[in-house]
Amino acid sequence: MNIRVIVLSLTAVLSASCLRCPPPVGPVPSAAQLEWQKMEMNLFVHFGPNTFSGLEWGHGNEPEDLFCPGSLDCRQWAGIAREAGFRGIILTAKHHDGFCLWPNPESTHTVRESRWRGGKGDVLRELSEACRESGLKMGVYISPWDRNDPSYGTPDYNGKYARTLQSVHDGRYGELFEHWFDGACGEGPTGKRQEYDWPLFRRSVLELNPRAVLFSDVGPGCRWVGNESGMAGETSWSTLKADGYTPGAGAPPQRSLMEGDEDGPYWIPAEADVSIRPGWFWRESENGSVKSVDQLMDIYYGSVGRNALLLLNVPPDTSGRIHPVDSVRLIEFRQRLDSVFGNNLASGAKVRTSSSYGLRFRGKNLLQDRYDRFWAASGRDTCAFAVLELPKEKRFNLIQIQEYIPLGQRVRSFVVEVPDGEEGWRQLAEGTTIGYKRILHFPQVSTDRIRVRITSSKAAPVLESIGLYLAP
Ligand code: FUL
Repeated sequence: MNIRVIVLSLTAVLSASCLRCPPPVGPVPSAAQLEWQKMEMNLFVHFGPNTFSGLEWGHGNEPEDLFCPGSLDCRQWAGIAREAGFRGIILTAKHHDGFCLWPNPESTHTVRESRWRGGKGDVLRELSEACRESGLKMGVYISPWDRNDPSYGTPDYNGKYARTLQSVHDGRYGELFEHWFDGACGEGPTGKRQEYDWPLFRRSVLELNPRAVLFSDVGPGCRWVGNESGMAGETSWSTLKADGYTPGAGAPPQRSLMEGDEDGPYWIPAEADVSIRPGWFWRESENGSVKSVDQLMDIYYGSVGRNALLLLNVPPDTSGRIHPVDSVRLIEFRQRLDSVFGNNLASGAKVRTSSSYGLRFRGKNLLQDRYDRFWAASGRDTCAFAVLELPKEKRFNLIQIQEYIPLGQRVRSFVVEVPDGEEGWRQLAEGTTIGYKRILHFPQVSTDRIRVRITSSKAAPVLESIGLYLAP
């Protein structure tokens, strides 16, 4: 090896392991969780026999032939998702009615038993191809509650469900980025409830697909946000006290689900799920009640803007395509997001900070696009601040701040200030946690200087970016 190769490999190792970084604080995300968080918005797709019956929870005795989309088009779903800026799609491969959208060898209630495509259809296959072509990731929802399976309510069912999980996570549909474990546990066809073997279920997915982010009320990959309106708490920790709790009836208190736990020992960030329509499944009668762009923006601010990932349900209609009302709304939503976030008014600013952890982590990094370039305050500076001196006076009403979460979530509270008189500052807005992303609104202001001051933090803050925007 010549000297150049040695130097290059040493530099690569040093930058990859961030040896000279400030030390991490508390739990930190795994590589898969970090990648997941950066996806920001995913599409949820509720599709199955309920699409045709109009029910929200099918009874499980619906004839397989009920499922018969006239012109299923997963490429249309993926195309719309990509255009609207979503990074992944999670499909209800099996809802509580037990019907499987793939030919699950463990079940006799699947697309294979239906007349759709002569029993040769496989929605998971079509969606995985469409996602691959569009550069999207795919995830699955497979309900443990099964109102069709005769073994539901007996120990046999747990093994069957585990094998069901394996039949989709063995790589045949590509790498599935997320598995959605619904905690619902109702009665099966014999009137019995199931005692779920959660450790077995988790193992069955992770043994085959170790990078899968497992969603449930207690993670371990990500957690339910505690409501179905797409809203995280204003305080939103990605850490959770999960010990002693289970998904479903034994879930952590709603407040912990919404806000996380400041001293939680596990990194289990929030995922905020919500439907673009009143119901989770498509119904003709709800074509007039698709959420407005304003409502979607509120949801975006309440989820992505509060350190959560947004999982927005957009259910296809009986043809197997996303209805035009919904697709047009998604594109309008994208246009609105672009009109707000397309122009960062902080760019070109000079950044002055109370301290920095060496030259490599200076304030200037706050305005760089790369996530791994960040500003770290020095050692004990837990009340650090950053002043942005804008090239000229700008008008804005929104600030977006990000922490560099690979080093842990640190900030407990902060204020945003503008100059007041010669030396003073006036408070414009205040917030508690930041996390991966925090967006705060305030009345429009015109100024050439702004200060973000951390008022409490677990350790010296490590901020990734600060952006200023004008929302119409
Ligand atoms: C819930 C289910 O009961 C609903 O039908 C829906 O799938 C929602 C996302 O999760 O637990």
